[in-house]
Amino acid sequence: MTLQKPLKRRDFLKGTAVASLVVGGAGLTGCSSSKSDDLAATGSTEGMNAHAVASDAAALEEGAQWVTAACWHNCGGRCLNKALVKDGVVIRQKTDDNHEDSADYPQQRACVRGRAQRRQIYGEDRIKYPMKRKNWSPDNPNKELRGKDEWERISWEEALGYVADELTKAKEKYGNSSILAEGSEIGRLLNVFGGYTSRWGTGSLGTWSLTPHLIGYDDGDSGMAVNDRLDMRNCETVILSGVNPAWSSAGNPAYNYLQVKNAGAKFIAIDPYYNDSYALLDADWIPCYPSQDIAIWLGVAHTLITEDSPDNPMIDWDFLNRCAIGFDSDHMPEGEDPKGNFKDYVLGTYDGTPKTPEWASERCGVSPDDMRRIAHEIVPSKKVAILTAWAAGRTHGADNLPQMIMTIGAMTGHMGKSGHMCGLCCHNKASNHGPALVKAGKDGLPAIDTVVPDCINDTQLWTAVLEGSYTFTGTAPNKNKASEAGEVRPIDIHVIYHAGRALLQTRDAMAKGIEAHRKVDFAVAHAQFLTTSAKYCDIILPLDTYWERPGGFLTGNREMIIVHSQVIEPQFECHSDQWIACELAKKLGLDPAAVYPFDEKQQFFNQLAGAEVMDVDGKTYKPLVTITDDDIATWGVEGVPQTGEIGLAELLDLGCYQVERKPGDNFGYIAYEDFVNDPEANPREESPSGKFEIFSRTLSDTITNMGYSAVPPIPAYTEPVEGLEDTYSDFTAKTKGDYPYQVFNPHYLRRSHTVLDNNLWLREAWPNPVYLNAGDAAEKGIAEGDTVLLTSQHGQTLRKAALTQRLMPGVIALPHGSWVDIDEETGIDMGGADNMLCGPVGCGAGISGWNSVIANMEKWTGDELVDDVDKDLRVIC
Ligand SMILES: Nc1nc2c(c(=O)[nH]1)N[C@H]1C(S)=C(S)[C@@H](COP(=O)(O)OP(=O)(O)OC[C@H]3O[C@@H](n4cnc5c(=O)[nH]c(N)nc54)[C@H](O)[C@@H]3O)O[C@H]1N2
Ligand SMILES: Nc1nc2c(c(=O)[nH]1)N[C@H]1C(S)=C(S)[C@@H](COP(=O)(O)OP(=O)(O)OC[C@H]3O[C@@H](n4cnc5c(=O)[nH]c(N)nc54)[C@H](O)[C@@H]3O)O[C@H]1N2
Ligand SMILES: [Mo]
Repeated sequence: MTLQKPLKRRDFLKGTAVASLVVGGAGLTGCSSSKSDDLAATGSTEGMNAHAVASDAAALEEGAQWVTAACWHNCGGRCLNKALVKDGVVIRQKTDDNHEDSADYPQQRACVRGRAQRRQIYGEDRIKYPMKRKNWSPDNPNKELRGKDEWERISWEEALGYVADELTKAKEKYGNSSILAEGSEIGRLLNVFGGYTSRWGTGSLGTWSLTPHLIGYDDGDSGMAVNDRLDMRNCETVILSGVNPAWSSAGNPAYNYLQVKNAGAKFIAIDPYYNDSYALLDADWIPCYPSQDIAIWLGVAHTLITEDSPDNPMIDWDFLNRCAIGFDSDHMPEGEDPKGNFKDYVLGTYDGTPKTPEWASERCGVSPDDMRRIAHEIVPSKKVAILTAWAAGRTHGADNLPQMIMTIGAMTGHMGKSGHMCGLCCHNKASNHGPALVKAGKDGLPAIDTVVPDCINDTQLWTAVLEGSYTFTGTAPNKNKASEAGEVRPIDIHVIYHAGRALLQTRDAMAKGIEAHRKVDFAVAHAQFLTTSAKYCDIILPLDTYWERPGGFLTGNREMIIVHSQVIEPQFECHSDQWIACELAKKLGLDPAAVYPFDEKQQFFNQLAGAEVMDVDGKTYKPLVTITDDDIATWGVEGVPQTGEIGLAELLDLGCYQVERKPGDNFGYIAYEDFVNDPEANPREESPSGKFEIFSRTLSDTITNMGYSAVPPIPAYTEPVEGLEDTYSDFTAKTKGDYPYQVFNPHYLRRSHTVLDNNLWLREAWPNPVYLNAGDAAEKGIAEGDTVLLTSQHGQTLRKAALTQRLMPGVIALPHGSWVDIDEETGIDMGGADNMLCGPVGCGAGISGWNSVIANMEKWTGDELVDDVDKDLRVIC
């Protein structure tokens, strides 16, 4: 069933220029909006458009429909995908052709991943039926066989019975806290059942998850704080530090940056890797080591301070005086030792160590001249954007990094004005910030209280299961943007319930994670494929996809929302998380209505009814969708008619509502503008002083008290655990140690994290090698395509080498999210799983420091690794 009326064939836009935006091998992820992708039929893209358009027309004549299909993965992109459905089967996909493409009003074009989803939804490796591990039984679980056992099909009745019995057994014997679960839908059920132990982590944001909120740097949205994309075109210089939209923000962001370049800006990149975004923007590359960014900016700050003079203003003193505290001894918070200020730390007045570019260079790899050059590029008289993404915050020792970036912005006055910005630019808000111009309504579901307070930090998730204790810092600390003082608490986990995320793959210390899965009494997963989390379970419940559900919204790009509809019927015996939660409720003797008082269709309708769009005044919101009595009757839902900007059928037909932008419109955004214009009248809400806190006692106390590691009140350099220094056995003598290389994890084009890793089209397009500096490889006798063994203190993994001059020497780039494939004989992973190398290291605010890992590499002497595209998929039914 689809919720849409039959679509009339849309007039295709003629003559759309398919801009080829490839520069030096770099490309945009949102590629051509050619009418549709008939890869399966043609096997190649040659002559595809003419063929596809003709066959689309024929299919539409025969009653086929274009339906907006969800691309719901967490990839940082939000793009329009449409599926051509004929006789209940998707025969092709296409992307946005709703309107002409232009730089100001761009189409929402899908990337290769979005376009390959048909291959995914119809994949032969879908979990089709409830499955049970062959040697598992309630009385004899054969735990050690998890991950290696065979599977057998069972009925839903049996499967739900097993799950209900095991949950009940754990609750009765050990209490509800013995159930460790992930997933919002199953969370609702388990809270009605008496609770469960949850997890929290710093995830994507790393140190950007807590620090900005404590120092007055949060602009109300994840600490992100830059101007909108049209204003960015006013910048003369754009500094990009660890920013790669061409890979990690599909859709418009890389294109938006290209407009900034076209408007005349110069780009400078500070990064261990000369990535495709920098190539696209022809950026000057300043190579650095990962996890050492604070050192870079200290070297820059030293230059700004020492070279500043009335004749040569390098510092915006007016900005600092009005908007910040803690910069120098005259502006310290009351009651604090004036000697603790930032400027004297940089100058080394009291610790005897000036943080000169030479001092910094040893710790970050950037040449002293380059640090001086950066300082001169960002002087207050220029129009500058200083942009960083989350990657550098996903490291140990970086809790002060957001404060450091804010300090540099405050010193140079690049905040609160047109053409000036300093902050975070990442994920689906990369290159464009400001309040949403169009937004979805709420689903209307009542909240259900969390019953069990236990909540484990990701860095301790698996050691908590194995060792029976963890550091409690509050329930969902980073969601509350506050944290309690750490307290070591006992925990006794007996059941693991996976119903959201891919925890075994994506959290720190995967080797321990596998051990933890082999320790508990019972493990269950909802899964579309034999994901790694599912593979190490006992029961798998087959999950449908968003293509098989009533519909929903995709948001994140402030200028548009995507409204997706049901594309096909649920495949095989698959059901949704909500259906499973309700059926399991019945088995547990609970009322499903207490978990879900109304169904997914009503939830979708509520979101549509509550959707809002900003008025042309740029201030007020008004209803988006016109809904009639007829609509309500057709849908069979509860609701009241309303008048909005677009009719329900038309919105579902377009699948996207995009607000058209023009230079000079009322939708522009200047981050921190009110505060910078008048700090007294508009204090920063979250900092005690109401200002940007370059000295923050709150920051230091809050994070230090969590009990992982101490964080200073100013952005001082803290040696990261598993950072650059740890690659040496003797840092002063520069003698390398057992793990002489630093590893970081670029978010990779084949996948959205772990999702789509099993898609053969994408495996072919993106082989997932390990990127090595060509000079480093030569020293180790490693040639292009050789199999390489990477060894850290926490695990081992194999990959084929891709040699490049685009990587800082001493640094290894292992793409994030590849599915683990353990050789049970050796314990070595043959899948290139990044978290095999990451350990259970808790630092600062419980940071998952994935980009601060150290390792050794050597040429593998065993069998050559099979290319991923030639490997068997995990098919079990
Ligand atoms: N080493 C290392 N680790 C990292 C990172 C890194 O850079 N390096 N990056 C981190 C970052 S930034 C992030 S955001 C995390 C991402 O971590 P996760 O969120 O755990 O990663 P995904 O692969 O997106 O997991 C989504 C899972 O949900 C499943 N799924 C899809 N649809 C549904 C559904 O409707 N219901 C249910 N129940 N499941 C569904 C998918 O099959 C998949 O298994 O990884 C983090 N881990
Ligand atoms: N294709 C694809 N896109 C994705 C995802 C995906 O899995 N696949 N995941 C999405 C998610 S949830 C997230 S959080 C984002 C992540 O997005 P980002 O955090 O932007 O992505 P990364 O690829 O981890 O890193 C971006 C750049 O930072 C550099 N870098 C790494 N460590 C450091 C450092 O310490 N200092 C500096 N200066 N640079 C550093 C890398 O070399 C890279 O060029 O990506 C999103 N987009
Ligand atoms: Mo993320």
